[in-house]
Amino acid sequence: MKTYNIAAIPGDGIGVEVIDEGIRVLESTALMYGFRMQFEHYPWGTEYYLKHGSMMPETALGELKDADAIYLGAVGDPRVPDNVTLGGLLLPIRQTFQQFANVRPAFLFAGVTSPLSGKQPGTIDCVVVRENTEGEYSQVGGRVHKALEGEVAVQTAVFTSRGTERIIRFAFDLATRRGKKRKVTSITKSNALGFGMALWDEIFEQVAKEYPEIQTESLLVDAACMDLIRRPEDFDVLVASNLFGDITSEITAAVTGSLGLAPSANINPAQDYPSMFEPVHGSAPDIAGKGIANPVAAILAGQMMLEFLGETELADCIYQAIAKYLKEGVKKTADLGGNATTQEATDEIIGLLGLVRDKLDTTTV
Ligand code: GGG
Repeated sequence: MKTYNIAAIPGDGIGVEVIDEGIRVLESTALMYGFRMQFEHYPWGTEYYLKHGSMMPETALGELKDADAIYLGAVGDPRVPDNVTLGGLLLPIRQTFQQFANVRPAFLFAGVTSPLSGKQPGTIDCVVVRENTEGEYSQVGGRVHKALEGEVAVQTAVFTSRGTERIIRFAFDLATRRGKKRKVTSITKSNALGFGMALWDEIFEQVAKEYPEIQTESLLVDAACMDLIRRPEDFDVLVASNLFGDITSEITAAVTGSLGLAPSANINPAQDYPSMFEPVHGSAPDIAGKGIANPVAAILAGQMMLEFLGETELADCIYQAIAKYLKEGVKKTADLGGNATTQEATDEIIGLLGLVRDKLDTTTV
């Protein structure tokens, strides 16, 4: 039987709770679709850091590199500075494994209320494609006169033509495949950041010429943030630098109802290293350990992982079950106005998966 070896890194806080549930969904369904999902658990994150002084061992990347995919929860803990948790785990995995495309879809599902008034289901349907290996997250810089009066810190954003072109091309290819509004919006701040982001604008114009069927738009990040709230329906694929993609994808998650619904995929398109799938949300220390986190973002991240692995039948089934759960389900977590626990929400989703599967079976007979 075909077996996928998945490296699971639950990480910190609610990451642990939602990855448990995502694995429960994947394990309980894969066999019915003729394959096995085998999860190897890596207990890396803040607890590991507090014991060993690093977020993951030196051998970590070597241990992960042969996995078929990585399934990550979240990193972040109030006991450790956020730059240590992010820079010690998330960034090295994304950068070393050349997961240069961070794909963050947002869809307003029926049954979910947008904080924007009058938005109908399906009207907000967009994907942020975030450059994931360079830009503002390049970790280039330093601090001098540390802890002295007049300390200086320099942080440099790095934009390479190769890195910029490949992410922009990825966005155009995605807009073509999605076949929806057939539009790519580029987000920069090139009026103020006149080197790296001016290069980005030039490359965007060049690549756009190769896709005459795709409509294009270039927005400064401040205007983009405003328009994502004023007219989110107008967006299809957005392409942005590491930092701007992170910020705008939190807005797309918020206007489609909850960060608890937003999945993401860190893709290495060449597949020479594993890709990584994670909820957009972080470790949420305020609700960690209470068992009330929304499992949907992690389950949808698992669904994106199945799609990437080519298991599209089960991926479709999970997507439909989530849509049905959001529309008709009664076990909703607090972020969606309910009082269900993480496990109760997952139980309901697993029940609906059976119904969706039976329906799909009868319609294909
Ligand atoms: N789910 C992954 C996670 O922990 N996200 C929190 C976070 O701060 N991420 C920053 C980033 O995606 O760059």
